[in-house]
Parts: sequence; structure tokens; C-alpha cells
Amino acid sequence: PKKLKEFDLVVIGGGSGGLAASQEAAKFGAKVALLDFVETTPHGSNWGIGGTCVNVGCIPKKLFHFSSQIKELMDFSESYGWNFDKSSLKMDWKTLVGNVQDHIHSLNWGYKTKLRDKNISYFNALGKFKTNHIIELNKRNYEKEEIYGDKIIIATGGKPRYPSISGSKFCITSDDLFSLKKPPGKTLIIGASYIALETAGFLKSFGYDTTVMVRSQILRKFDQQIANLIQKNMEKKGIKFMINTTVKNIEKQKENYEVTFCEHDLKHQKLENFETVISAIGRDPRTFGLNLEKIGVSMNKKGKIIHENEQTNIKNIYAIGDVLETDYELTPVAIMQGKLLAQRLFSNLKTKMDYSLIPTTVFTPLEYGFVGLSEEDAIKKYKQENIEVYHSFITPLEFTVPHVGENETYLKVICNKLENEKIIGIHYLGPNAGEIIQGFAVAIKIGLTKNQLTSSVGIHPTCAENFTTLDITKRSGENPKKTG
Ligand code: FAD
Ligand code: NA7
Repeated sequence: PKKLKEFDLVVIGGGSGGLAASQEAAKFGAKVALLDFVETTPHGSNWGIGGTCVNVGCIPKKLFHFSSQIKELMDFSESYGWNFDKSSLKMDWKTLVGNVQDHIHSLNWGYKTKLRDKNISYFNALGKFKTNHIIELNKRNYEKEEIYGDKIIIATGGKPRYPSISGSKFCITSDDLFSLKKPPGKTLIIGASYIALETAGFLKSFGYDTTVMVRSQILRKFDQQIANLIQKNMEKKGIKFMINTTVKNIEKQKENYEVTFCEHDLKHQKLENFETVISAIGRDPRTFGLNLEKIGVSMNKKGKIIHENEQTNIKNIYAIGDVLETDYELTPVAIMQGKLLAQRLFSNLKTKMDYSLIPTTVFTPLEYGFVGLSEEDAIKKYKQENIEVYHSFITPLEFTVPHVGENETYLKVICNKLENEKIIGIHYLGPNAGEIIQGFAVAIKIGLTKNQLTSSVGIHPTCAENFTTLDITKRSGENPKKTG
């Protein structure tokens, strides 16, 4: 029989985690193979190498969000001296999609070139385990091949979930949205977390009638004071929320979709027509079809891979990214896991992934960035009497001239009184949240206390400088709104 190609490492999945792991392993001289294969969605969408983040996640999402911010700036640009005919302002969906897709294609190309430069063997093939060392490749042209991996990393990511109702096939997901041929028009978004709210934010600003269907509460796992502020801000922008509501059925009409839904406290069902229905109800790990059951890799009830330091229960098989059982589905987490794992496997560096104090940002119209505990979780963990919460509502300088967003930007710092007011949570709702929180996340990771924060000199005039002057505690009951 033909001898199999042999590799020190086979990585299944060329997304954020897989690319990072394969390149780091190659850096230390390992012979690496990387497989990436994108299955076409039920609505016909497909894309290139790079995984979710690059093709249908963070990258197009942030660019669409930026487009919505441009619109917002245009809304109040007159007060800054810009005169133009606002009545002709219109979202050209095709241009936005076209230009964003062009950028994504350039990234796809860049990844392929990088793999070649680093001597990583790239296979555009769907992989599955034949044994714990042999991977069967199913290529685009229906050819099959088998390769041998001494070590294998599963980095197959996740897939958007569809509601289990009749007509769910009419829903599109984030996998289709950023390459949609025609503008979505009047849109229903089912779900109330990151993806649902971010999508609602940019679609509404593009001028489409937008409704978010929330089965419990928005951003349920996040700080609820801030979740409420986000909802208020989005409502002010004209985004509609159906709270405590679930979808029952979707039927195709001639021009649009008739959606049947039900509020929890009401018996009767209601109907409304939408041109587009987006399912944003979470993601399932892409562990099916890999033959993991056959080779005995342990998974939890949700299909996520159980691990210890990213190693599965099968000694030579590892997993990273969204397929792994952790609290995070974030690109930098997948990248860090991949990089550190490859170092541990192929060099004498032994650093393990640290899952504490991972920062994140929700790119809603008013962005929300945080690191550490929500106020609810801080109270639960340390008890109310042992925490001190400092907070302030501010108006960014840029908003004062056009008189918008007065006291809507919010800063909150949660400290542990038992440990010299060490900061255990920092929250910021306002412009540039990701940029602002990134730096603070580093400081908090190395143990920043409230005293150290307020003895730092600020940068003027910025929103972030207000963290260095926080002095009102929630306990005092003083008004946290800045006046004058
Ligand atoms: P992926 O990037 O999903 O890559 C997995 C790859 O493996 C895919 O290309 C897949 O097609 C391929 N594959 C699957 N099965 C096989 C197989 N059997 N054989 C070969 N290839 C296979 N994170 C952030 O940090 N910030 C954000 O702002 C952010 N925004 C997001 C917005 C949206 C709309 C979405 C959907 C996600 C967002 N995320 C964000 C999450 C982020 O995209 C993921 O956490 C990240 O992509 C996970 O990386 P991964 O390597 O685990 O998997
Ligand atoms: P999340 O963060 O898993 O949240 C899922 C949301 O969808 C949440 O609001 C859920 O409401 C809601 N949900 C879940 N199932 C249903 C059903 N069946 N019907 C209605 N609503 C439902 O998912 P996202 O997609 O926003 O984000 C996933 C990751 O991608 C995230 O970590 C980012 O990194 C990007 P609940 O609160 O449970 O009532």
C-alpha cells in the first residue's frame, strides 16, 4: 500500500486557533499539515481560509459597525460645520458588502501565502479521524487521502444554531449576513447576546426597520445595570425589542416571511411580517462528523471537547478555540491557546493558558468593554459589604458641541475591599470601548488597585481619563452624573 504522508502535527481547522497553532509549531521546526474546509450554508454562502473571525465574524462585523458609526457622525456633522444634502444619504448595501468582501479575500490570500512561506502543508479538505493518528481528508474535488499525524489539534470552531421550529430554514445567520446579495430590509433578529445586539445596531443605523426578539433578558450573562443602559440607548435609536418572547413558526410569503411568536405571559400568538429573519441564538461546536465518538474523545452534553490544558483524554489529541469546553468563544483566546499549546508541544517553553481576566467588547452602538466580574458576580463572590463600586456618567467632549449622548457614557470600577481595593471588575460603556479597556485589562491582570488607578495621571481630553478621577461610590448614593 501507498505510504501515508507523515507529519509531526496535523491541525484540523484553519481559523483563529488553527492558524496560530500551526504557525507557532512550524516556527519550532515541526512538520505541520493544516486542513481547512468550509461547508456551504443552507443559503449558499461559502468562504475561504481563515475561519469564522476573518470571514463571517469579528472582521466583517467590526467593519459594518464602523460603517454605522460613520452614519452616526454624519447625523451630527452639521454642528461641526459640514454642510451636505442629508436627504440623499442612503446605505448602498452592495458597495458595503463588496468592499468588505474584497478585504476578506485579501486576508484569505495572505493566510495561504503565509502557510506556504512557513512550509506548512495546506489541504483544502474536510478532515475526520480514522484512528487517533490517521486523518481522512475529503477534498473539494471529492478525492480522498489519508495522512498521519503524531500529534493532532482539533480547531474546528463552531456553527450558528437555528431555532427548533418549523420554518427555521428561512432564517439566515451571521454566516450569510455579511455577503447577502440584497439589503436585508425589515429584519427580525432572534437572540439577545453579542451577535444579535451588534447586528441590530448596525442594521438600524443603515436605515432598516430592526426588531430584536429576546426570550429572557438582553446580555443575560453580563452586568445587568450596563445591559439595561445598552437596551435604553438602542431603543432611543429606534431599535425595537420584544422581551420575554419566543418564535413559534416562520412561513414564507410572496415577498417576505410571516413570523408567529408568543410572549411568555400571554396565551395568544401574534404575527408580524419581516423581509429577513436572522437567527443569533448561540453557536454549536463543530465536533460532529469528526468521528470523535469512535476514537473516544470525551465531549460534554453540548458537544464541546473536555480538556486539561487543551489536551483531550486521548493522549496525542488536543483541541483549541470554540470547540473547547471553556467560558469563552473569542478569537484572542483561540490564538493564545494555539500559540501556547504549540510552544509546549514543540519547544521547551511550558507556559499554560491562563483563563482569568479575559477582556472583551460588545460592539453595540454604544460600545461596551469590560474585564473581570460583573457587579452581580462580585457581590455573589465577595458579599456586598466587601466590595466598593466607583462609578460615573460622563459626556464625551465630542458629543457636547452637537448636544448628543449627554451622560450616556458610563464608567464603573468594582474593588475588593478585603484586598486593598484591588480592582476585580472594570466596565466602560461608550465610544472606543475596546481600545480603552485593552490597556486597563493589562493593568488589572498585574493587580491594579483603586489607589494606583487614581494616582495615575490621565490623558486629556479623553473619556478614559475619567477612570483616573473616579471618586463617587455607589454606596454614598451621590449623583454620579457629571455636570458642567
Ligand atoms: P473558527 O475560526 O471557526 O475556525 C474553524 C475552521 O475549521 C473553519 O474554517 C471551519 O470551516 C473549519 N473546519 C470545521 N470542521 C472542519 C473539518 N472537519 N475539516 C477541516 N476544516 C474544518 N470574537 C472576538 O474575539 N471578537 C469579536 O468581535 C467577535 N465577533 C464575532 C462576530 C460574529 C458574528 C461571530 C460569529 C463570531 C465572533 N467572534 C468574535 C468569535 C470568533 O470568531 C471565534 O471565537 C473564533 O473564530 C474561534 O476560532 P476557532 O479557531 O476556534 O474556530
Ligand atoms: P450567546 O452569547 O451564546 O447568546 C445566545 C443568545 O441567544 C442569548 O441571548 C440567548 O438567550 C438566546 N437564545 C438561545 N437559545 C434561544 C432560543 N432557542 N430562542 C431564543 N433565544 C435563544 O451567543 P451569540 O451568538 O450572541 O455569541 C456567541 C459568541 O460569538 C460570543 O461569545 C461572541 O464571541 C461571538 P438567553 O439569555 O439564554 O435567554
